[in-house]
Amino acid sequence: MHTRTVILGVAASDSHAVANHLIAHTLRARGFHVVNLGTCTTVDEFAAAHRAHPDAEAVLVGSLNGHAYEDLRDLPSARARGLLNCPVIVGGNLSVGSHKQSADIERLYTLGVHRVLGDASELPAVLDELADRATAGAV
Ligand code: B12
Repeated sequence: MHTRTVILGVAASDSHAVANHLIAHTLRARGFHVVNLGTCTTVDEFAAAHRAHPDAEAVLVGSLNGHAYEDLRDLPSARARGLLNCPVIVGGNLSVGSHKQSADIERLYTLGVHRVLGDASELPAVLDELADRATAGAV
């Protein structure tokens, strides 16, 4: 049977580990092969993992400390070098402060992030949807 692979990690400046472990556990329980890079993962490290696992359906980046945008600023240049050419999904607490604005999310999309999610429970359905679209040749 085809094993589905995802690459998971927490953004470069971020040491929050709990959700990362829970997500890895949940996806593994659903049969995914999870390549978990853990906390403080740079864009280059995500790219290296994707080179090593080119079959990965998506790269999942968590960020809790509010610095998702700064930590993912190298994503466009990685893409320009032909790296990380798969869906990148970002989730967590994505900007500094308790008052969140839509601009905080929009600027992540300007970096080339495919999906921004607030809650990890949305991941299985989003991964299924992306896999269906890839099968249909739409991603
Ligand atoms: C535990 C904790 C810590 C621990 C982390 C220990 C560890 N090894 O993990 C320690 C003490 C080290 C810590 C440090 C810091 N923390 Co802290 N921490 C927390 C705390 C209390 C809980 C986080 C947690 O584990 N939650 C449990 C998990 C399951 O929930 P979650 O992380 O929210 O994840 C959910 C969603 O966010 C989302 N999600 C998370 N990751 C992903 C990934 C993907 C791909 C997807 C789709 C979804 C997703 O789904 C999850 C389930 O719903 C929160 C406050 C809180 N109550 O949330 C602050 C909090 C995250 N920390 C905060 C801050 C500011 C810091 C520090 C900067 C403090 C400091 N001045 O030093 C440092 C940052 C260090 C760093 N370099 O990152 C802020 C962030 C504020 C912001 N974004 O504006 C928070 C919100 C506290 C606050 N209210 O101010 N922290």
